[in-house]
Amino acid sequence: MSDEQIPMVATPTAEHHREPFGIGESSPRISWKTTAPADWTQQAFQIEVARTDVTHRTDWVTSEDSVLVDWPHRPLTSRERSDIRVRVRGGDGTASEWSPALRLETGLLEPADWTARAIAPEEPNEPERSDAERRPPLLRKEFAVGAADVERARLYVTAHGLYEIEINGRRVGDHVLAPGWTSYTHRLRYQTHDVTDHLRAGANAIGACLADGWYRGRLGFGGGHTDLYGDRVALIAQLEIVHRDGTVTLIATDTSWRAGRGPILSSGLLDGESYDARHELPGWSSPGFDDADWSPVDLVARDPATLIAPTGPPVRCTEEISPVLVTALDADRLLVDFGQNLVGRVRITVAGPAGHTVVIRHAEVLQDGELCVRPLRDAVSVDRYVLAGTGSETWEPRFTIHGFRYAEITGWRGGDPNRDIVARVHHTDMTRTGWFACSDEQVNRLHENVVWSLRGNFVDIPTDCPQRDERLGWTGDIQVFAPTAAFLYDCHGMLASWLRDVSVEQHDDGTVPWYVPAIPGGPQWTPTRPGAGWGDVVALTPWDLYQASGDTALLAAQYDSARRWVDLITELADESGLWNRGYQLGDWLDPFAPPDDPGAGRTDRHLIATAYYAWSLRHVAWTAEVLGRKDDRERYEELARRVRQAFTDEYVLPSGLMTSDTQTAYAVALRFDLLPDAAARADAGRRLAELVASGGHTIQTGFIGTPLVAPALSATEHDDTAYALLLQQECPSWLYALRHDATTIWERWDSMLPDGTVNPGEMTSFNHYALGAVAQWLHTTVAGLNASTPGYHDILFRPRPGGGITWASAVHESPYGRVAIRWEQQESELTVEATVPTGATGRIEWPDGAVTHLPTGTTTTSRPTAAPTNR
Ligand code: RAM
Repeated sequence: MSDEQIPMVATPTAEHHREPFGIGESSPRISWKTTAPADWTQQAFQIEVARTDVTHRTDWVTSEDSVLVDWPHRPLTSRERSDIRVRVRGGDGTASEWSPALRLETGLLEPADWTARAIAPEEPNEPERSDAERRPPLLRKEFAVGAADVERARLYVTAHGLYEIEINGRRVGDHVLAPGWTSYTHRLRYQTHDVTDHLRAGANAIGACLADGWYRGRLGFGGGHTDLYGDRVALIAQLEIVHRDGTVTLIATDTSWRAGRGPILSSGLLDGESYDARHELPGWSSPGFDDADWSPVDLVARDPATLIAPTGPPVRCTEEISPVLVTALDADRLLVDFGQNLVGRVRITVAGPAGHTVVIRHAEVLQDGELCVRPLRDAVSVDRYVLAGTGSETWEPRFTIHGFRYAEITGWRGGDPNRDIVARVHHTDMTRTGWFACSDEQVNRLHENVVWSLRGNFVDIPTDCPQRDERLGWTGDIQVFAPTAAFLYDCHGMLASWLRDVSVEQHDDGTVPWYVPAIPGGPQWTPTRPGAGWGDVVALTPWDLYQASGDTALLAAQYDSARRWVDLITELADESGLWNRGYQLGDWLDPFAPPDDPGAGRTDRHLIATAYYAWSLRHVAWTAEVLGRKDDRERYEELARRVRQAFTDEYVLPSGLMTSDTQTAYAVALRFDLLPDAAARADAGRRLAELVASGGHTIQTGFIGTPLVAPALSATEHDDTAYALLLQQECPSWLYALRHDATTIWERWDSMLPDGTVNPGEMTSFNHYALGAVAQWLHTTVAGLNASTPGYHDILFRPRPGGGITWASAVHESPYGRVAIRWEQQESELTVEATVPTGATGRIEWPDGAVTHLPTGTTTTSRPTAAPTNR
């Protein structure tokens, strides 16, 4: 048998971990991908778990499963390492070799594993004023290690606030803004690092720098709030050194640590960072440093039961971008254009006299040749570096982050700006899983902008925008964007964590906060009122992630939260099932709403509310079905039927027109399957297409309608209209922004007005992913790549060429392996090249309805078509 005929299993994965180190699951589920000849199917698998004390191999398990397979042995304990390998056997008897091993290591699984206490610098005599600048403290401790006998060392660490930690003068890990933002009162993530190489025989030292971050720094709009979780920053660190003889030395935060002050003068997520290099303390995190004038630390409260291991990757620097244009604004000011609106910070290399200050300001756009910072509102976003005067000095702030394309640098003392000024892009370091391209360069740029808005807003939690004084985990934004996100990146671990926070912050009556973690937000948002489209995140987003991953455990974990939401709406609805009372945002940012009243869209807000209510009920019923909760399924299905009926009775006129004769109304009715029969759906599709055409194919929808319009047109055989909408360039449209050189998706269709001035609205972001949800239509309809069952176990290729686009392609790294399609439209023939991974099934549904079933592997096939329509 030749090599290509023998199946091969790649390194397995555990749960949704990119790096399964310090994980919190004691029985992690295992997944693997196999490459094998076409038509090969797995008939059985074996899993080997090599543990410290024993190697356990399962017998051959007869099963086709390869995704999230149950842990095959007794649960792991804290700090346990194991190597996981898999092999598979086909129906024809051919077996693979063992896969390469996945090295797993658990973190601290039990509260009792924590010896470390939370320590904070001793309270000053004068309490630090919460509105004053607070200088980020340093904490340190020295310890001894016996002669060269370290087997391994692990650091388990977290903080109230943000931390960076060093051992013997060397930074530990490359996580940024750790421990990230969770609902700190209930859940605080800790990180695990392998620090074996940091230690040396003899004297050692460990040192941490803390900053306010989300814990006590200024957050939120309208001036913001400080001390949201507490008024003292604190460190929890536990260094466990395992010696060759098996004994363990434990260095944990306790009252023997010392606290001092370093060179960071102040740092805030919104405000930026100020650093005075003259205050650097060389050797502060190495042994032998004199900390006699440092102060003691206090113990502060933190229940170790609230310390949890991460389920997603950390925030990291993922890319560096050099300026594309640097101009001198005047004698002392440079204007730097990085050519891309991004999220991160600027690193500079300068040389100059001690005490000289370099100031970096940030903005997404320019107006009249200067930074336009008005859209940042109260986010100051200014970094300051005071030189030590020691020669070449390189600096990047550590505990802040900005959304910007442009930087203005005052007092520049560097060399070549193209070398000495670098933008460093930061976000949650998820694996990229989805790609799209087509023959139209503008559409490609639009797609690229969606990817950039995703990157900029997946900074530990999914945010609305990354630049102004907001940056909150708005539920509605991710609710509409989650399917797109889950195609483009493996965001399961990150969003699973965030959804946990949503459920812990959900109110007792079922109300879902507008944004999570919830912070005070002024009278419009606090106290929270149940809002359609926003609160529905709890029912819809777990389901969307399940479609991408096939993970039913997430559905189980979030089920109660979803159910509590629809139960609440059932109480708020009238007897017929209409949710027709109370405050609603409606089709937020409908372009017809006045700039200062974005909720004043043209579609009846209660029509939208009832539509979402019905749609969430359906999702809860489907979820109950997957979870085997038959009674619930029947109950919610029955309720959903009633609400759909009430919806049609109230909002669909006998003529087939809707009471709100708007694109959003027809789009929700179609996409949420609210219409009684095929004839009603065809009528609605026709009217929707008419409205889009009579609007000149410009956008007439906001947050709710926009993600649904193109899919609703496609579902009713109006692809041509959907393409015309996609390819429109006049304002408002998706491509309009490209005229203004947009490199991310904007919050408003006209964040930049046609005359080139910035929209006067008080809420004008240039980096908001919600309206970029159209990218999922590019993936599923333009390219035609769809999961027809959860986890892409069955793949539907359903390309719908149009708009003069001559070819398109999409690739998705699915749980089974790479799924891909590329189609090309010739004169009278459509050629499709499609890839189905081993373990999955796939078929092409051609534009004329014909179906071609595909083997696994890559297949190229053609079919005659009508001549292409021109753009
Ligand atoms: C804005 C946010 C967000 C939206 C809410 C309703 O402040 O930017 O995008 O969800 O309003």
